[in-house]
Amino acid sequence: NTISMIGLGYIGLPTAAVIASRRKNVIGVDINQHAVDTINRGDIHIVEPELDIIVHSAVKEGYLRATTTPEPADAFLIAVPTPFKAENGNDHVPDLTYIESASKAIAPVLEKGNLVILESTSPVGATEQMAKWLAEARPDLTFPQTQGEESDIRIAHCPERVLPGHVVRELVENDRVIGGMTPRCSEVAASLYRFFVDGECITTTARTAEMAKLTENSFRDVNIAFANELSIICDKIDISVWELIRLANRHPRVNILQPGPGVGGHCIAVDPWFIVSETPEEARLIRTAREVNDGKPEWVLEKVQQEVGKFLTAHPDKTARDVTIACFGLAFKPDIDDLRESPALKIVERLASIHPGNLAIVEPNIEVLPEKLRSNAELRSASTAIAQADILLLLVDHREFKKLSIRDTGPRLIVDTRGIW
Ligand code: SAJ
Repeated sequence: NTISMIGLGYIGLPTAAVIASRRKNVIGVDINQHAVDTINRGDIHIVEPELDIIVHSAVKEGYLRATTTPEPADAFLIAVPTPFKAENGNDHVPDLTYIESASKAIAPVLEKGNLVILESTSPVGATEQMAKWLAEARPDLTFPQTQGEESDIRIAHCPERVLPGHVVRELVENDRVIGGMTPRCSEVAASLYRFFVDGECITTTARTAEMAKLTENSFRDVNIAFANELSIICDKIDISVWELIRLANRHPRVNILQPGPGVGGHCIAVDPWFIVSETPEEARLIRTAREVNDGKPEWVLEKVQQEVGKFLTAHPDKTARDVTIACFGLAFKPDIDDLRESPALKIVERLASIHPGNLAIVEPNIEVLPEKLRSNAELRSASTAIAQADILLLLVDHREFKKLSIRDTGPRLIVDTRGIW
């Protein structure tokens, strides 16, 4: 049978390729013509380890093909973005526009017996909403919300849970939570996943599956916020937070995560808001965690300003214009090239706008600086940046930076947001 993947981004393309690598026909659909052309050549338009090889062979062997217009298939998997938007004074309302347009795009080609699975991380109720959009567009077919187990079309939510940088492995190994609109919808969807997933496929309701995904990312956000708050407390009372966490984690039931410059990416910094937006009165801890993590870049900037102050006190003949700051890392987490929603990038951009001196940027995973930074910062090698800089600012714990022996380069003013130096 044929599977259609709607949305060929960071989740859709690897999923499509993994299914196609098991010799199932997959039609990938994306509104981005460039992505479609790239994939049809056997290449990829995103960066993810191992993905290039499996896409290349899936396309060459004829199991994967991309197009901009949906075609009939047996099952449709939807993996489109679900960002948030500002609405009626609320800054973080889930934006289901992409799910709506994907539903409207596939509706005309739906046939009796089809399965539609929403993979995008979604607020509770989104799968039911998607089913409504499909039903509105296809009054000639029946759907689970009205016909239950007798419906023509089966609908389920199966949230993606893969970690960027390990997508190809985690797609196969991770357990999957599968929430059908009816038990039969769950079962049909589970049998599709069991075809390529080695982990367990566990069934539940659509609403519980939606909430499970939001809960996983909120759990991580709250735990990172705890670490970030500790780092601010420890700085104030002059204790090393890194040593503190190492010691506390010696307790058999304590496992504190690592502080950093803030939380980036398109998942952990977004999904908790879907819970807050639905239950603002109740989701107090989840909201506060978001605020703590979102406030961390500003705190890091204050630390840098303090170090500039220290430098100028020690060098009364100089002004801020003479101070060079070396910034290590722009990506949203270690060992990837992804700068989207990166707290490191946000800090460096703000620094570029307020610091009158030079910025030397070290980011081994990119070749050109983002547009906004090009006028007042230079991309440098680690050794050049260290030689030029008066202050070192470590923002991402890339493996290249862990190897640097900063202590041997003489006394330094250092702001190390990751505790690796
Ligand atoms: N971070 C810290 N300290 C830590 C761990 C992470 O500051 O101890 C920061 C990272 O530097 C980064 C951010 O948090 O800026 C998020 O990174 P991450 O590696 O925790 O997660 P993501 O966003 O790459 O992927 C998450 C994963 N969710 C969980 O681990 C619960 C992944 O499994 C999900 O599939 C993905 O979100 C998603 O798409 O929802």
